[in-house]
Amino acid sequence: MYLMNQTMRWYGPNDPVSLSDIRQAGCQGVVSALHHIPNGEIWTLDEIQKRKKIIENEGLEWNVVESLPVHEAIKTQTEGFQIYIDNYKISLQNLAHAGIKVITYNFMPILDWTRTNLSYSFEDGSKALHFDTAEIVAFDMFILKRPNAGNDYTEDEIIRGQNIFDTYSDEQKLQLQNNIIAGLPGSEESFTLKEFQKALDNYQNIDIQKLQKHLIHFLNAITPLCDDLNLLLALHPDDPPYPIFGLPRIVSTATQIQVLFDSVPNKSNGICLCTGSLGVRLDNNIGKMIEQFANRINFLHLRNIRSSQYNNFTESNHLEGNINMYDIVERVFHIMQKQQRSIPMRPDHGHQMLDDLKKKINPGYSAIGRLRGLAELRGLEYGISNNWKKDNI
Ligand code: CS2
Ligand code: MN
Repeated sequence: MYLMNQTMRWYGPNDPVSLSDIRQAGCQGVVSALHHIPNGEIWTLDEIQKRKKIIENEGLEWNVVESLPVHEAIKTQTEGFQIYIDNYKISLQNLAHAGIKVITYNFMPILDWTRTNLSYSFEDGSKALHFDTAEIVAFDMFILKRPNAGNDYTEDEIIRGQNIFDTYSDEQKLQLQNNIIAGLPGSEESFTLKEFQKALDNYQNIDIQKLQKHLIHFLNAITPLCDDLNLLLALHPDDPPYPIFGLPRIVSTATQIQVLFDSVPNKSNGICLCTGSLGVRLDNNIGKMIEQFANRINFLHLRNIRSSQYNNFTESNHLEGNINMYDIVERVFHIMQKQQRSIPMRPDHGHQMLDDLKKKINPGYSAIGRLRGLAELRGLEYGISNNWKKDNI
């Protein structure tokens, strides 16, 4: 019987959550990255092996990299992008040599995942991550003052954004700015207002079609090598799954993802199915996506969100929210039996709760909240697998 390979993300030796914590949560492995190496530089075999040893010394495995970041020059195809692709290939070679199997990356312009509030009070007293479109408008139009930003919003959104800007103190405005562009855990970049506007300017002539072409070019360059090395790629979807700040988004829907597989059918070309990212769009049918991309799911991020009015959303408990987690885990379970493989999974994020409320944590990456999420997912899979065993063994 094949079960999900249970993991948590570990940010390396500086992570306030230790490897021993992760092991006690019941994980078999960790998902890690060499965040100290600047984006675009080669991950040497030596550095990879050093990290691997630290993980294995604690009795855990390092099977999944998240993320091997894609340099902005590759996304915009500007100066030096060929060199960055060559460097990426060398890092892939080194990772394969060290025995790593799954490589997660994303192709979101400039910002990785985006939230406006990192300590939104949940009804039970825990803290969650939250996204409020009016706060995005307040930042975009009135703090950043992006030229022509007004064209991207409805009249109603602009009124709500203005209202937020008028009522927030200077401190709240700075906090909002930091939440959005100072870099969430795992994102390789952090921006001041000026730097952010400069980065946005690089996308002036890049629309959806062009960005898609750049991703396909990148995939054509790296997938033959990954096929040879038996590496599996896991492209993380856009979070949130629609354009923000006028930037193009190309990994938000089943149609967009299908284009990537039709264009680059190589066997290493795959996705990280993140239910919390894709599930923000109510027109995304995640169950259907799992069936459609069954052969291409190389990594799972299982978490839930609850959307409210105006496309706003909050990260909810794993078994409550837009996503029917029972349906998701059941489908994944059957796919794994059929294909005779285990798929690595992480609970992605968790609430800040219990003792962690007194601690400084990486937003979304507390020990206890993720432990709760993982325990719930594990229980769900345990039930589904035992039920299946009754009829099959
Ligand atoms: C985010 C991202 O999905 C998430 O949890 O934390 O950092 C994500 O891991 C990256 O976009 C993947 O490349
Ligand atoms: Mn995710």
